[in-house]
Amino acid sequence: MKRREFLKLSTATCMAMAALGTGGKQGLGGGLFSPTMADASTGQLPGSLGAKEVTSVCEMCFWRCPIVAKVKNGKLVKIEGNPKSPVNGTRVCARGNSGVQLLYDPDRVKYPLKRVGARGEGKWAKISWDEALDEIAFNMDKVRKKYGPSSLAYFDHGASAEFLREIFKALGTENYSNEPAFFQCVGPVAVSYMSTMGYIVSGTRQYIDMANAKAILLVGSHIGENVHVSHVREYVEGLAKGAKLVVVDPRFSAPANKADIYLPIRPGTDTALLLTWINYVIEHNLYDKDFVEKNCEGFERLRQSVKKYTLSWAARICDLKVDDMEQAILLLARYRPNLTIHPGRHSAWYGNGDVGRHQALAILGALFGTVGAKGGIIFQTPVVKGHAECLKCEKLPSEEPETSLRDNYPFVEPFPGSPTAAIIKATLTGEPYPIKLWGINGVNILQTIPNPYDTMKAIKKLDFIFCEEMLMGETALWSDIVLPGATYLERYDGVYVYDGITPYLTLRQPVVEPMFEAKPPFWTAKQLAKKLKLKGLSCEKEEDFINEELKEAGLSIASLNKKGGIVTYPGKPYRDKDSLKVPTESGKIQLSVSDFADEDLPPVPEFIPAPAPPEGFARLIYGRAPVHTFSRTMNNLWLHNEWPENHAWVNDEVASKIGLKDGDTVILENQNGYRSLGIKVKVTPGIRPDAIYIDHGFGSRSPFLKRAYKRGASDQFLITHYKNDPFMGASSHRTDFVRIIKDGKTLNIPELVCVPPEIPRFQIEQS
Ligand SMILES: Nc1nc2c(c(=O)[nH]1)N[C@H]1C(S)=C(S)[C@@H](COP(=O)(O)OP(=O)(O)OC[C@H]3O[C@@H](n4cnc5c(=O)[nH]c(N)nc54)[C@H](O)[C@@H]3O)O[C@H]1N2
Ligand SMILES: Nc1nc2c(c(=O)[nH]1)N[C@H]1C(S)=C(S)[C@@H](COP(=O)(O)OP(=O)(O)OC[C@H]3O[C@@H](n4cnc5c(=O)[nH]c(N)nc54)[C@H](O)[C@@H]3O)O[C@H]1N2
Ligand code: SF4
Ligand SMILES: [Mo]
Repeated sequence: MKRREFLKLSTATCMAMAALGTGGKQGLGGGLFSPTMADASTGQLPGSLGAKEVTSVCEMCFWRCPIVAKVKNGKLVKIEGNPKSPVNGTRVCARGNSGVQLLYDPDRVKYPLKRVGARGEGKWAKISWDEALDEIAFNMDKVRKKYGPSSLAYFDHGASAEFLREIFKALGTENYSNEPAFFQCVGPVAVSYMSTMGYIVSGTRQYIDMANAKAILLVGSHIGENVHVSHVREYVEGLAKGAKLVVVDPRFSAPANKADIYLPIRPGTDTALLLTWINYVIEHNLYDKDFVEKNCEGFERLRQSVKKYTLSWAARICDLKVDDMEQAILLLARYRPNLTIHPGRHSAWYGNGDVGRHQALAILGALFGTVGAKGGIIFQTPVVKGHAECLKCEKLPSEEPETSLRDNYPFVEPFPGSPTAAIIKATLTGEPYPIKLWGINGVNILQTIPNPYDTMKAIKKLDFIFCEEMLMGETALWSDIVLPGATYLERYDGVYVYDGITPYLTLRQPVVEPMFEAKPPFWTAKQLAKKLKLKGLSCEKEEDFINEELKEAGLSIASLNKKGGIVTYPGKPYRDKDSLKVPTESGKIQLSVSDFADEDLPPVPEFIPAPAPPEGFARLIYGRAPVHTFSRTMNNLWLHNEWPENHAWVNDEVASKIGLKDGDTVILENQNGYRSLGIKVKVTPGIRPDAIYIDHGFGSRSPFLKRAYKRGASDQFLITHYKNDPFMGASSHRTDFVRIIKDGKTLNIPELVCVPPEIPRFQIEQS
């Protein structure tokens, strides 16, 4: 599709790629997805059939769009965006729409289950809730008494996990937290922006103003495949209004397709490009001198340390043309300060140098004066929300362990929890202390945390492992006890506030009763607290703490519902002229971070090359399938029908040299000999010859997910070598390499681009 046509289409539906224009503006998006518009059971169109409407919040992903659920005769028939929502209006994406099929997924966990075979074997007995909770409480207490509180670990992600986290915290462990969302996701970008600007520009929310940008830079960030409804809408609005687009990606991604300048960079060399641009901007006086003098600290240090990064050097390192790099930075500079230098989101890429890469993005944004500018980085406008005392759980007197798993990572503070890699290692080795029990909620530990083989070995060493799950995926498969969790459509979670351009407050509430024996996580946590004799979690029911949270905003559940489920507030996203104060200690933007230097880490980013593929291998890279969320939606009927499996993108020249054809089924083998399930090849010039790309989340290893089982290949099951970020302990995901096996024959990847001497080659360890 041509850029102009795309923009016309996208502004008509206000969504990119696979997202849907539900309600009001169907037509273009509707055709492609028409089955999803119908009643799940009868195939009839709902809407005019007198369905009851309940407002709530989507959790098919963590963007949490406000929604309206249409319920007829107790059955959910359709999900749309909440028309009152300032961010998505009536729109949801394909995944949001398909929440209906999560609720009615035949492979849901229906009853509490107890393992009867070996761990991971998948043999179960149905037990009662009381038995299941007794067993969990008994084991938590026993392990805690025998090995100490830190021997309990909790892997959690998302709203369902929050109540049970209070129990783990009360038992005295610090080995919990938003494990995948921080240590496999935003850790590096969060630390870099926190240190440079004083707040997390890119976390659950992304405080950037693409709708008003005159130019946008995307490094990695593949918006349109990475689908968060309002994020995509703002990006599309910016482009429709004429914003220029520069995209840096080794693969011809969805945004590369719309770019004015596309830079197909050598993977792992982005920091070289960014530091070269920073040097260029300083040397050619393209930066906002006045802004920098008034609002930034550390400029001279920065200037000195980037002097060595020249365009001709970067051309060799990044495998890009000098002219293209120069044109790109000139284009961006022309539009300062109304520029989105996108901070990125998933940033746990290479382990060493991930913080530096995002720090360089933050610095570039500051040099161009984009902080608080229209089209740039925006400020948060806090929304009043109360804290419910009755949700707290009193901590039992606990002895702290001598060593903390957080100790090696000086910038994990102020973020909670311990690095996943450290938890798994401690479980495997008993060092620095034993970890003997895992609880899991909202994380698919085998598909989303590197080296699943180590994770499985670690699980085998545990005294006890339990999970609360909706689906019989890998996590359930490996647990001793599986609790059937209510989905986001069957429970309250709490009050959600959004503090971006138009702030709002909204609420998740059940749209139907829990199915089977599923229970809301609040109820489960409360029962466990009772069984463990913990003091706290005193609210009787969800409505109590929600009303307490709403009180400070002058609201109640009833009054909020009367207002259509959402209240909006005026935002203050932009800076006042000449009075910028960011929430760093000095109130100024840190172009050089002295706190980093205090810990012997570089205060100004340095280029640390990611080792190049060993001979015969290409780098494994991955990203989002637009209609799926991580590994959680592959079994969803509607989404499965749209995108049942992933493909391995292989460069066309490479393919012709090794005799591969589009559509061939192959196996990918990584540098340690681990092999994927069968995957079809997509032969394309849209990927560099030194990389192979697959969508994340496929290749389920759980036979209990009947649609997803063995469909496509799992990126995670090929990620066995990773590095931990020295700042906060995130695990890298792009430090593995693959070659191809076809019909039992190993096909080595020919080296079509040369590797400069500055980039070391990955050494395969002999195991
Ligand atoms: N549909 C959908 N959308 C989602 C999600 C989902 O599950 N499904 N998840 C959401 C979440 S939590 C996150 S964190 C985001 C993640 O989405 P992003 O933050 O956009 O992820 P990235 O890793 O930046 O982007 C992946 C892109 O990076 C490219 N890439 C690989 N290696 C390199 C490299 O060395 N340099 C450069 N410049 N590019 C490289 C890949 O080719 C791919 O196009 O997506 C969000 N949106
Ligand atoms: N190889 C590789 N690894 C990655 C990524 C990647 O792109 N490639 N992306 C990384 C990123 S950016 C992120 S944010 C993380 C995401 O990591 P995860 O959050 O682990 O992602 P999911 O695969 O969605 O796994 C969530 C699990 O929780 C369950 N679940 C979902 N909602 C609920 C609920 O309401 N209640 C209960 N009880 N269970 C629920 C799902 O069934 C699923 O098993 O993955 C990271 N890991
Ligand atoms: S982006 Fe899609 S899946 Fe994510 S919250 Fe919004 S509607 Fe739901
Ligand atoms: Mo993420």
